[in-house]
Amino acid sequence: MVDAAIRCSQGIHQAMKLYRTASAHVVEENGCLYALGASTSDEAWNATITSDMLYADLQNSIQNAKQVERSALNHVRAPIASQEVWAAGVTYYRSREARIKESHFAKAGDFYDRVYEADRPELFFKATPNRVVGPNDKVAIREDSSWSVPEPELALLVTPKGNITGYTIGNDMSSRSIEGENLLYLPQAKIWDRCCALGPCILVSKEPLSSSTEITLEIHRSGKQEFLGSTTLSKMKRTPASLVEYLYRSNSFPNGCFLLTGTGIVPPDSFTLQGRDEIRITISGIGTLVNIVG
Ligand code: DO4
Ligand code: MG
Repeated sequence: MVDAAIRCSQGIHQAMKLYRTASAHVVEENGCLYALGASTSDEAWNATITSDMLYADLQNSIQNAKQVERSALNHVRAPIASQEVWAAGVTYYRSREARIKESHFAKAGDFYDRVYEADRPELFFKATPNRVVGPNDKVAIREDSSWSVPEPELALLVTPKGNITGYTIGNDMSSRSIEGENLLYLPQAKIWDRCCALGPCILVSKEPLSSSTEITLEIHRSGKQEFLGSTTLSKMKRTPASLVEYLYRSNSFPNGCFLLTGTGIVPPDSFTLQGRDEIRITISGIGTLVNIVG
């Protein structure tokens, strides 16, 4: 417990961060942390994050909640319980360019250009909750992939009714060798055990994220920086709302879902992930998602 006299910075509250930890749901507002009384079960997490009134719910819950120390965030879990994870592809020019190059031998480049230009986006199933890891957990590369990369992406929290109520960081781990071999191998290039990371929190904000929001990817190998790249949401060809609109056509999500919005950062073609690489994805306003390849 924290002395109530140590209050947080004052100001207009426009956003909160919601963390799922091993022992509580924790809300951060203006630098202060509050542990909510809710159970830590999957059912309780589902009930919290499927609300269309998430911002107002959290504002109400913190009124009578206990203020807690930063150590309350020592065991943060992925912010997912029963949700499916979906992803959008080729939503940035950089991704279009990388896909055309990697699929050179499969002669599939034209398809990537067509999907980049088309009204209908590329949307694919990415992961069940058991394939998702949280902050500081190990992500995996496929044993039969010779060219593997992380894809740093803004992830949307979408309610069963299709409202975007929060944002988190997603890593769409991908096999470029399998993806490039044949378009029909996409599910194998995208889905395997520990193929996706989410976290560290859900940013619950009154306003949509600004287009100047920055996404940064850092990869460290043996203590040295192996890759650094960044982009901004302004470079995304589509809007989050339009991706959700297509995803929810004739498709229901009783527990809501997470939707990754595509990557705008692709390391050079000479780069492939190795065991023990550290992947750090930062999105301004949300935080940093750190995972080790293992
Ligand atoms: O078409 C392949 C998937 C591309 C993707 O995952 C992305 O652009 O982020
Ligand atoms: Mg992706």
